[in-house]
Amino acid sequence: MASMLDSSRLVSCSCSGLRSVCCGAAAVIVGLSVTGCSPAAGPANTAVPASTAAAPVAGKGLTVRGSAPPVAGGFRAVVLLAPEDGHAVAVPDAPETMDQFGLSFLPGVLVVRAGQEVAFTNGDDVLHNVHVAESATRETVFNIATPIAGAYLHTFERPGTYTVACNVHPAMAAYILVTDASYVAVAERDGRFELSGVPPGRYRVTVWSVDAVLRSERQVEIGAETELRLHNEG
Ligand SMILES: [Cu+2]
Repeated sequence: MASMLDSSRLVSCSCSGLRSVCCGAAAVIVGLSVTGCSPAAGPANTAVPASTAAAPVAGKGLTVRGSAPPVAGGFRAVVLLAPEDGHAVAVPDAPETMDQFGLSFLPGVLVVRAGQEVAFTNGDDVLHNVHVAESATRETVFNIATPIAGAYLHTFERPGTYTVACNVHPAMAAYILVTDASYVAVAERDGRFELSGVPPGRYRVTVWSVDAVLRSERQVEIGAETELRLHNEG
């Protein structure tokens, strides 16, 4: 809390947080499905495509594809890949963006690296606020009126899950996952995901869903021509 003000600032700029996914030379299939889960209907408030927040070196590493649980309660799943050999990928300098548009947060699920900046913007013509709280402690991180022009910038230093709300419009809700994992992706609505630039090796894979039953964590070996199918079958 003490560093909250130090890591937040208001700026005037236009931001676009979407980034594209590039392809590597080889592909690894990782199946991360959970038995007993069913696609849940919900608002289409997670319009961001699967993306990597890491910035791998172009042309190096593998492309990891697979399937995570499908959207639950309107929120997409997140896949986090943390190398066990300790190699680190630099935190991107560019901020990710969470907009408020059409009385929804876009994207509805945002994943960022610890230490990465997030730009909160208001694409609507109506007044919104952004109220971010840490899920584990329910402690408010900040609660600000979203600027109509420009952006409110905040750097999330502590890994964890954060809830995002607008107190003006109680139906507006989103999640921000902050992680130390080097490779991250928000899955498609059907659970498909892709990570690029992943060096072969042993990793800890964490799957997050708003539905705690669908969360999982395990070790995987990623290598060329490797196909891993991981199922939570109890
Ligand atoms: Cu609002």
